[in-house]
Order: sequence, then structure tokens, then C-alpha cells
Amino acid sequence: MKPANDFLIRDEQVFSGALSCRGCGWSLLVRHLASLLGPDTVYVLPASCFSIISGPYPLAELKANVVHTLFAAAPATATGIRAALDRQGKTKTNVVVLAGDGGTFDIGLQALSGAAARSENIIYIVNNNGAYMNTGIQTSTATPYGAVTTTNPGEGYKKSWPKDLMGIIAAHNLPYAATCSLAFMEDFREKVTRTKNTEGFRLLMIDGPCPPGHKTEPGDSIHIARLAVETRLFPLFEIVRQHYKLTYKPESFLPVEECLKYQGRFRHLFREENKAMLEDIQEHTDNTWNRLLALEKLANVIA
Ligand SMILES: Cc1ncc(C[n+]2csc(CCOP(=O)(O)OP(=O)(O)O)c2C)c(N)n1
Ligand SMILES: [Mg+2]
Repeated sequence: MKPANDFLIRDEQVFSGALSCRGCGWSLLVRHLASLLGPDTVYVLPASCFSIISGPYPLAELKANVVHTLFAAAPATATGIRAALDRQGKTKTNVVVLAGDGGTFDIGLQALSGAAARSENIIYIVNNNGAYMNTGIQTSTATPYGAVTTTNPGEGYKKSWPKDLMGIIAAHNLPYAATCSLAFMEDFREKVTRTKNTEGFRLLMIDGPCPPGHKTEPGDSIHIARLAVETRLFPLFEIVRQHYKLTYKPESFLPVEECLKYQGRFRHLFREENKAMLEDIQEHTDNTWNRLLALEKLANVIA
């Protein structure tokens, strides 16, 4: 175990005064991320919460160069920036997309797939907060089954399962992709460092606690992020060229309710008539976990 002060930010790369909501997991993680990536980094922001958090020039929160771009176009914009930097001989400069789940799972998916398939030398970070939060909590294809958003017809909660983005990404045969959590900082820092030291298209998906969107207490963000991993609702794993590896295996599996009960967006699931939905979520979580274990085993067999 590393000493606790290993998590201290030594090389601060953000100015004080971010415009994020209280308890925003994303802004805290970007602070750590930016300190690990260092000043020689260009950030590309598609429309999302971070467009606001980062703020307009000259009030930008990040000390590095920031390029705001269209919702669907971040990987394409990053491709152009990479090419221009390479042409200037700045091949070591990091080009980093900071995108939301809507910009990644939905509207930006074709640009993401294109850049990944071309093996562009870019880092892509997706903050999966499970909805289009910046514009008022609309459903995305990352929104969890059962979650209330402002755009679910009928009873108001989502009735389909989220897209397996990491599975889609794995199919692109990337040199490195991983999932990360605010509550597992050592794991996060190791994955960011590995990402930085790998060449080619790399992707990190982060579980993004969002108090206004998830209807949670701002002070509970880290606790809920930890419960998401402990219940296996958000497993931590890496994918190297389609080879899966779980980076954290909870010793005992907490039931999904233990995480969902803190989030107002799932409050209706605790009514007697919706009990079957909670069971569905547990079953889906167990199946996903078993699938990941099988994929990890497969990676060991063919390694
Ligand atoms: C083509 C287009 N459609 C809609 C919008 C409006 N818009 C800006 S940010 C946003 C939500 C982004 O959601 P997500 O990518 O999940 O990021 P988050 O806000 O959750 O950080 C939307 C719909 C836009 N900027 N461009
Ligand atoms: Mg979002």
C-alpha cells in the first residue's frame, strides 16, 4: 500500500474557482488527471458539463490549452490537433478529449470509432454520469436501467439497459482502455500513468458522481462511487488489445440496493410494486460480472 500522501496533487494544473456543482466527481478527477498529465497537454472539450466547468477564455480553469468543439466532433478535432502538433515536432504533447457519456455513447460515437480505428495518438476520457446532465438530465444510452431522467416517457424511468461502451471499444483492438472510479484513487492514478505512457488511441471511462442528476447528497459522492464498485454496478477493469483484466475484485458482493438507495433517481425501485426491477438489476449486474470474469479467463488462456 502506498503512503496516503501519494495522492497529494504536487503539480497543480487547475486554477481555483471551478464552476462545477458541489460534489461533482468529474471536476475532482480532472484535477488529479491534469496533475498527472502535466502542462504539456491540449484538452479538447465537446459540449458537456466540462465546457462550463472549464469556463471560457481567459477564465479557463485548466492551465493547459483548451479547445472547445462541437458535441459530435471531439475525436475528429483531436485528430487535427494531433496532426498539427506532430507536424511541429511536438510529438510528446498529450492530446486529451474530456467528454460526457452523451457525447461518447450517442452523438460522438462515429467520430470516436473513426479515431480509434485509425489508431490516432489521442487520450479519450469519458465521464459517465449516466445522462445529458449539462442540459437538464436527459436520458442517454449510458443511463442505467431504472433511473429517472427528465425524458423517459410513461412512469419516468428508463426501461432499457445501457450500451456496453467498453465492449464496443474492445472491438477496436486498442492498446489500452480502462474503467476508473473516484473512490479508488490509487487504481485511477496507475491507470492514468499507464495511459500516458502508452502510444495510440487510449480510453478511460470514469464513473461520474453527479449530485443534481443522481439526486444525491454532495458529500456522499465518494461513498456512492465506492459502493458502485463494491456492488459491481461499476466494475474496475482494463482492456489491452481485447484482453480483459479486472483490477479490483470485491471480497464480498454487496447487493445493488446498497448503492442505489442513496440515489433519488432510483427511489421508486424501493416501492413494493417495483421489487422485480431491483431483482432484474441484480441479475444483470451478476451476469455482467460473470461475463467479465470469463473474458479475463479467456485472456489468460490465449496470452
Ligand atoms: C448538436 C448538439 N445538440 C445538442 C447540444 C446541447 N447540449 C450541450 S451539452 C449537452 C449534454 C451533454 O451530455 P453529456 O455528453 O452526457 O455530458 P454532461 O453534460 O453529462 O457532462 C447537450 C445536449 C449541442 N451542444 N449540440
Ligand atoms: Mg453525461
